[in-house]
Amino acid sequence: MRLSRDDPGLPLYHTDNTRGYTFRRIRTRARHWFSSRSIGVKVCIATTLLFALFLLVKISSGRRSSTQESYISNQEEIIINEQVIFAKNERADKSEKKNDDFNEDHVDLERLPESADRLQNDKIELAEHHENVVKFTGPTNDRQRAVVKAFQHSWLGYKKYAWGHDTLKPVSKSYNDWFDTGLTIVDGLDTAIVMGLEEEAAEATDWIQNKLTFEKDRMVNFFECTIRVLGGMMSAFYLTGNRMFLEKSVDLGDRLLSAFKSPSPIPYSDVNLLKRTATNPQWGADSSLSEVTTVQLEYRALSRASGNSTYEDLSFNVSKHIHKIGCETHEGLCGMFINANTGNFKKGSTITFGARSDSYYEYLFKQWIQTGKTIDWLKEDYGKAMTAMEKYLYRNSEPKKMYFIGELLSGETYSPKMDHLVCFIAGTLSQGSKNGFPQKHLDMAEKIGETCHNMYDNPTGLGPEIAHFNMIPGKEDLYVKPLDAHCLLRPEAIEGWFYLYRFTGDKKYQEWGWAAFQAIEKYARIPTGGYSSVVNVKKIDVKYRDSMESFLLGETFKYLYLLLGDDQTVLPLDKWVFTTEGHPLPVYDH
Ligand code: DMJ
Repeated sequence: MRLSRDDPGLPLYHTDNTRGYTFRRIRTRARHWFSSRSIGVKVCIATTLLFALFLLVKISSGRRSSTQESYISNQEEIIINEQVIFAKNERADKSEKKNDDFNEDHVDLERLPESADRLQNDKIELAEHHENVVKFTGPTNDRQRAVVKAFQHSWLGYKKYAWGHDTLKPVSKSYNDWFDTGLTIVDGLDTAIVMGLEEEAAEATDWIQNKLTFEKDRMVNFFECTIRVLGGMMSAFYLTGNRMFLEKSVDLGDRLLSAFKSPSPIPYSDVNLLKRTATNPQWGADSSLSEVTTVQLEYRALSRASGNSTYEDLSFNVSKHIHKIGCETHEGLCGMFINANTGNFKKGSTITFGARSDSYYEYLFKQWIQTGKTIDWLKEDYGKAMTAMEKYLYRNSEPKKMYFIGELLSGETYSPKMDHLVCFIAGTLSQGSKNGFPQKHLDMAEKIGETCHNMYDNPTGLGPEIAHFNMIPGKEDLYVKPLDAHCLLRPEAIEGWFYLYRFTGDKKYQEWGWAAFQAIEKYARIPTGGYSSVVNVKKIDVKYRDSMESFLLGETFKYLYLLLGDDQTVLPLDKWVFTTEGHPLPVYDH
């Protein structure tokens, strides 16, 4: 468009003669008036004009950009649609109100209910769930007793060399701090409770009550901190009824909510717990799909227990947003990166059930379970994604026909590579098949569970981080590249076998779990205390990575203990839902 004085379309430069004359007259008079003033008056006028300009800039910079404005109205639209489609009565009004708060780009901590209200609420929740809780009486057989001993050995090492720090470095007898929130204590506590370890549980409870503070001036990963710390404490709250855990969870939850200070419903990836600020990850502009979609179980539990729906509303907005924009190019399979500023998926990012995407699918299903199977679109999106997974990613190797889930690099090129992380899907698929999804899901679960077992077929008996599969006849089915051969003692294969055992009763899953446990004992145990990740699962002259991940206590030992139990009714899966970090939370009826 031409911007000129003659352009008849632009009112500012209107060529109407009368107006042009008036404007010229005003301008001439103003010039005359200004030139006849003294220097002092001129300086005074100039200063006033400058000050006015400064104020103008200040005011406009305090406003949101127009892109932000449009996101906020999109978000309002989502909420309104959701209300029409899903929500009922007054819960919908509440959700709209919370969203208004989010639109103000801050979380109003003043709105937290008084603790008296919270206590009342707790009683309701606990009364409901305690009816279903089995008392944790400890191990009932030798295998379970061995796992409890292993847990105690890891606790002992951590206590001696790393107490209060995040993780133990068992070889160098020192520690590592990632979030500086005593990660191993909070992640491992509910396992101690489930194992009936009263002394360890009391030590952890005491530390959390008296030492744990979130006044930490450091960036923490929003997702990791939620699943390990918030999830651990919420689980401890529900398992014990100790409201101190809820109070701490509310404190942490409020701080972590800063992640939602983004212009879209998608949260930022990193949060400063003290300053309550949030940013993109250091390494890039996008948040990971799995990270933004794997906080909802924890936040929903926090909302339901505290009586403050903000946590649930903001975190569920993420799921709703992704449901709304959809992942249609691959029929429900989503790319691994999504941007917190634009709310859009990164074009051409990899599709995988491994790192950066895995638990998106897990939480579609588990949120449906957690909310008493009342939110149909969660079930539908999950079912659709599993159908697409079978179509695009589920393949078998040659010659032995091991079934695995590969990846679509850049959303296009098939890669027969599967992370150990993917083994979790054996658990989700088998649980799905017992909750209305087809028998085929159980078949896939069993086949993937078996492939995960094959991944452990190494000289150490430990599983590698990543496996590659051969799809051409004549070679080995499965191979591990040297850089992928490390083992962090992750839980996913054992987790898958735990669910498979619960749903099929086939004892081979217990045998596979027991074999994996023995490998951990033989090759990862450090005599002075703790267990270490190893460098290469193919080498029996084992080299250590000198780190004991908190999920070894939070998940791996817990799933082993539960898998090897005689009583498979402990923590029944229709009453409890295990978070992605293996922390049991109650199932609600809505
Ligand atoms: C855990 O922190 C969680 O299971 C997460 O979802 C991904 N993987 C690690 C353990 O492997």
